[in-house]
Amino acid sequence: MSDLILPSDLITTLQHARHLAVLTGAGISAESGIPTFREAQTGLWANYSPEDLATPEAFRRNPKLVWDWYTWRRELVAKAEPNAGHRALVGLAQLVPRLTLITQNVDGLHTRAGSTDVIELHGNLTRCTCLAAGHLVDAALVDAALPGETAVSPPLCPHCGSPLRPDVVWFGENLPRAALQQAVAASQSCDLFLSVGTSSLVQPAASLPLEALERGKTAVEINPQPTPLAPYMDYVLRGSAGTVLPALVAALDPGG
Ligand code: BV8
Repeated sequence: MSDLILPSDLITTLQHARHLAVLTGAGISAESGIPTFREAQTGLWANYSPEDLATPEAFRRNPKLVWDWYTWRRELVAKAEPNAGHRALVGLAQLVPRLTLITQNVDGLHTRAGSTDVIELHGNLTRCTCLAAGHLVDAALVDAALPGETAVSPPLCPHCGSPLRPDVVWFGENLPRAALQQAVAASQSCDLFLSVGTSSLVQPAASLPLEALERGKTAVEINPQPTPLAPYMDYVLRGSAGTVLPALVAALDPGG
């Protein structure tokens, strides 16, 4: 944290902000041990790209492979804990009049950290839904019920018997309309937009910071690496979420 300099005018903007919009990506969960989306294809899954696994076509082509990938990711998430970055956003929400938290992540770690009303643009892998009727099923119940190798994969909906799928948005699928509308509205009405731990490559989430910038709002990128949006940002804080976000909270609430 010693080499992190927070611009004083950014802190002033944060102190006067009435509405803070925050967009997070896989990077904020990296410090919880969850591989980022681009890294999720390591080890067991090294031979597959996200497009091989996170699409309706992949699920139609090989439902067991895709289902098992999500089971592997759910196991990682179940073992993970929210980190200082997630917790800092809970703290920030208590220090500003209004904070809208928008996440691309499907790991549920913001909610487990204590954030409320999280806008989950891409769904949540701890939930499943069925192909025939869209029944929602808690994945933990499904995983617990499967008697080992003999289980059907993907398992069948306990309500209607049709195959289950992860309740996430795959490439080529539309985002939940209400979630996207809420996210766009917050990006347009905020005073300050923080983009945290995202490569800013996946649409339409990657365009949310532009909704703020096009309306003259202040936008900040928090990421150890540059992204395509960095040149357009008012501030770029080159650091990890687990370091930068607690520093912003400390600057806002020195006595805290
Ligand atoms: C849509 C859920 C309308 C699943 C995800 C061709 C056909 C169809 C669509 C398209 C097409 N071409 C383009 C598109 C649009 C497509 C898209 O954007 N593709 C990209 C690849 C170009 N988008 C869609 O399909 C979306 N739907 O457009 O519907 C439509 C419909 C039909 C036809 C056309 C259009 C749906 C997109 C949602 C996909 N689902 N997730 C799952 O997770 O399994 S997206 C997936 O990527 C994750 O949600 C992930 O969060 C998200 C974005 O990635 P990031 O979060 O940014 O993660 P990434 O690994 O990339 O980067 C991590 C960053 O963290 C890095 O910058 C790193 O430096 C940083 N970092 C690392 N450590 C830290 C850190 N930062 C801070 N602190 C640290 N410690």
